[in-house]
Amino acid sequence: MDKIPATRPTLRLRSVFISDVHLGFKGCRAEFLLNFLRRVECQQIYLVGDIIDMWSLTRSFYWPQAHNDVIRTILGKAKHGTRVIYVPGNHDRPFRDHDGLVLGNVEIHREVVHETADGRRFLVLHGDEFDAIVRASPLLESLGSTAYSAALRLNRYVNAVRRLFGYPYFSVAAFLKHKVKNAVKYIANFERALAVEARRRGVDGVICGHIHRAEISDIDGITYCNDGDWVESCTALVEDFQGRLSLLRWTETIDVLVGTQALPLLDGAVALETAA
Ligand SMILES: [Mn+2]
Repeated sequence: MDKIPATRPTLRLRSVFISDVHLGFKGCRAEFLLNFLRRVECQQIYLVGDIIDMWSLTRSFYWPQAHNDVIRTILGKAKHGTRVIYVPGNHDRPFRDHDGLVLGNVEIHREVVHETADGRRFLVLHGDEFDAIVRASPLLESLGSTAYSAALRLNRYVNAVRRLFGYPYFSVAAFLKHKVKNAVKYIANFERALAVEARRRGVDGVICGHIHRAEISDIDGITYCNDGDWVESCTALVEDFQGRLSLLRWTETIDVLVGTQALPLLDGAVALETAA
């Protein structure tokens, strides 16, 4: 299960932001996250929502050991001096009723402002608050390019069957492409809505999750950061001691890169993107 040797050096960072872990959901890549958490040493961890997938748990109870280990590892860090701030999302919404509560050294906040080492202020929230404004389904986001190429293959079979029954040609790919176009629009609207909110609050940027799409970008002078997810992309947003923000992708492929690079990290090979 754990393909990566434990002898690798520790990653020392100022802050780590993770979200959309979806513990209790079959799609959660808990082993990758565990591996990441065990390798990292930081002053503060922000859990930016959808850490526990309560929707999924109420549908069918699924809680393997690795999911338990994620919780234990985080609580262990909280106990040993890492500040852990939990900003609940829509899948773990009940925790939002406990704004300000400290639970096992974990601080729960509805939203919070993070100040980087270089003095920039970031609004940290999950992001589902903006669904109503954006008015589109985040589910469309899951239609990535692999889905698209699969659709192209599916297209052949669908049309063979349709022809057999005398139906005219129907382009599965075009249908999906339309959906993807909507998804692209959704993402752009989401990012803009968050940037607008950050400006309204007078902060330098925003750090969120929710749409499962890791990103660091500049939107009209506001730094938009999305820490991604641990269902598909296995990404974290991290801050080094100079206040630089980067995205890490923690999968086998990238870990090969990590292993061949001189540590400490945050050089170009590992940091997918770095904000100034
Ligand atoms: Mn969410």
